[in-house]
Amino acid sequence: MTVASETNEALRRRAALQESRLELFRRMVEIRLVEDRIIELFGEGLIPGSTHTCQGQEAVSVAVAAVLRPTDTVACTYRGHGMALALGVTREALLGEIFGRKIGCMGGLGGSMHLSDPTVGLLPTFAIVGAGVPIGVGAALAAQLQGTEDVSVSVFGDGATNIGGFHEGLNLAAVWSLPVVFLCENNLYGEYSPIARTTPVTDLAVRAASYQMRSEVVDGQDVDALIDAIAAAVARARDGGGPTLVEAKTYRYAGHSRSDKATYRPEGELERWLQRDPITLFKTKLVDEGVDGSALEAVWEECRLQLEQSIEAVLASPLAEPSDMLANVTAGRI
Ligand SMILES: Cc1ncc(C[n+]2csc(CCOP(=O)(O)OP(=O)(O)O)c2C)c(N)n1
Ligand SMILES: [Mg+2]
Repeated sequence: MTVASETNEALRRRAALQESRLELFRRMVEIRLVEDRIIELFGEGLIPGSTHTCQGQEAVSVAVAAVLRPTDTVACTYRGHGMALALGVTREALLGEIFGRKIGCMGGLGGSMHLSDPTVGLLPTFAIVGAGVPIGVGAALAAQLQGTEDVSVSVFGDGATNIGGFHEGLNLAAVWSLPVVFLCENNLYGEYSPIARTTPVTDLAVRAASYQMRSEVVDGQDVDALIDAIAAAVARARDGGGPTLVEAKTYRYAGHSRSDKATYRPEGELERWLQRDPITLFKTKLVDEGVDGSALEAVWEECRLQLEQSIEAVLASPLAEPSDMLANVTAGRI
């Protein structure tokens, strides 16, 4: 499980991301490199189970982390590596978990789809599509009942908006005016199905209207637009103004999971999205703001080096053992 020093490091990483735009950029680069490397390492057989990467969607994760307090909570999906890193989870705690090592944030027992670090508000990530919606609503209800003024953010994909729990969750959140933000990462695909084949509406945000809920469609490749939209929704939730559905239009560059080559995508689609790469767009903006472009280029190499060091540290950590699974299990008599 996460040790105290890593916990402090997670909080430090979270604060750093909120303090400087350069750190925000660095974290996006870190997420991209970690995800690219995970695909390679999966191919080398180092990763047990499945894994789902988020290249192309980095802006959404860092925008959430830039806005929330560490006591706020985030419920997100199996595509959660980027969110974990953005919220502050260290590379060692993340990769250790994915590699099934004791150094992992769940002691290596959860794997890629089950990440958590309560110190930075990351609830255990969910492998069941849509499951994070009612859980996020529950976290918001807890905050409301306890009067903590914390906000819950539930992050899910476009496919999840066709799940019953999504509609039940939005309904209850609206009726009870709960402090929750529903954040849909609309990456245009649910597994191998393009959204048009499964869903009759293009803008998923319209679904909020059934629940008299505010909603917003936002460019999911533009960090600043995301921060503005999420910050407004979070502030409203914190002030007792109830829930919001935010839909981020984004795209996953890699396949759905593991070795999926995404051959079902129309020709040219990926290339069009690459032209609006969130990291490149943010870099252009920072340069316009006066940041030295070569310093931004150097970030890639710095992150690459740090990542290789982290992988080395993770591979030196022992694998979780089957007996570890019983460590936190208790039995009782009814
Ligand atoms: C309840 C449930 N049904 C089906 C699946 C299998 N499944 C895993 S991911 C996925 C696609 C979900 O797509 P989306 O919500 O758009 O998220 P994305 O993977 O694009 O991030 C499906 C159908 C599941 N895990 N849970
Ligand atoms: Mg999707």
